[in-house]
Amino acid sequence: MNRYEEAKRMYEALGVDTEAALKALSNVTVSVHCWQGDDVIGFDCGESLSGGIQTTGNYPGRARTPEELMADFDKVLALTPGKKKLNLHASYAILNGEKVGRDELEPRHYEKWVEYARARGLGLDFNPTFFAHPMVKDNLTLSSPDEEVRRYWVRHGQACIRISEYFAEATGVPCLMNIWIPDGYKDIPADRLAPRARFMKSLDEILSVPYDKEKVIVTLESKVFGIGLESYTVGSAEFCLSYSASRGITPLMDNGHYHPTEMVSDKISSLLLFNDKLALHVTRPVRWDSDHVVLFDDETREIAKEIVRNDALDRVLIATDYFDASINRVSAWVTGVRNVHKALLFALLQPNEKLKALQENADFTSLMAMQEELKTAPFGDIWNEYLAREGVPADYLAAVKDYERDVLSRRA
Ligand code: RNT
Ligand code: ZN
Repeated sequence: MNRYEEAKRMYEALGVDTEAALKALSNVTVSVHCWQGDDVIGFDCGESLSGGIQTTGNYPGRARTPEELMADFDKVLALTPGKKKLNLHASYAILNGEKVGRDELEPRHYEKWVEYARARGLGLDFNPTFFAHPMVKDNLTLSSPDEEVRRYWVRHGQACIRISEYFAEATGVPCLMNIWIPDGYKDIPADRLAPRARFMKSLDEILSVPYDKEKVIVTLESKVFGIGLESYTVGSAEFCLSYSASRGITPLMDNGHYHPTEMVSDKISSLLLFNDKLALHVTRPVRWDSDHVVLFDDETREIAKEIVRNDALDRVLIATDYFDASINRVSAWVTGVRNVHKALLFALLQPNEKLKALQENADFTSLMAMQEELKTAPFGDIWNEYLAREGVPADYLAAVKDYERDVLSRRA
């Protein structure tokens, strides 16, 4: 008997159907962020990263052009299992030397990405880029007291809705458009209300552009603080949840955007009770919103368990969001995306009904013992079987090293 067959029997004894788990996993879509490949720099204006987020490290091989980023993303596609979407930021517009403001972006500036996605059967997601740009004034965009600045960024958001709709139409797959602004203050503000009131008004203006809600799913991402924006962020959790609920858009939670002992895994159930859909940025915060590569760690597994055992694989829209420039970027990308799938598989291999019953019967002794035993069940054999069925090599490191030698290391 091969390892999979044996592992399958062991899981059967625990009441888990591995075939059902593998099937469910192969239907999950993960939206893979484009910005791991080039340290969140993009192609439209060449400004260095700002907005309270930071990529650290200078490992050789950063993608400097759309062609390089596309080639690297192809590697990621080849080395990761499952259904995927490509998640683009507006700053990845391909302008061919044309000077175009972010408020003037049009679908045609993304034609090459649409071609790329269509050729690979990928859906596209999108993000207006409210950072790393000269029109960010005093760390403010949509909440700026300067009407010229605020209006500029409103036009940008509106342009992005039109581009998102184009993505949905061109690929035949709905496009999630996520709004995140870095706006905030380093030190104690004198007025917390006015910037939030302006943000609210700006969002209303962006959403006043007519769009097909079946095609474009607008999400709003909150944040607790950023580097240089430690004391106050305009788009706080309360603001974003309340705004989303009142306007019928979808909340997005990034698990790096809360206080360090606050867990997104504990928030998912509440949002599922009040929202039709919920979006996630899966990342790994290390002491701050550091956006380390996603690992197969406790919190990633716990997030996955909350999605799976609440039967919400079709209601939770999962995207990755991390950027590490201190190691091979393609490896970083692949490791993180694989770990999202891995965590989901782990969650699918839990005897969830049995565990829930133990809780309902207040048998916490058995619950703890069983949850601990499950951690060392033959999970790796099922994972390897999944990779084999998906046609993805188990050893991605060798492939990544070859690519580094042949391609990345030549980018001087
Ligand atoms: C920043 C947010 C945001 C960005 C991307 C690049 O803290 O997490 O989602 O990481 O838009
Ligand atoms: Zn995020």
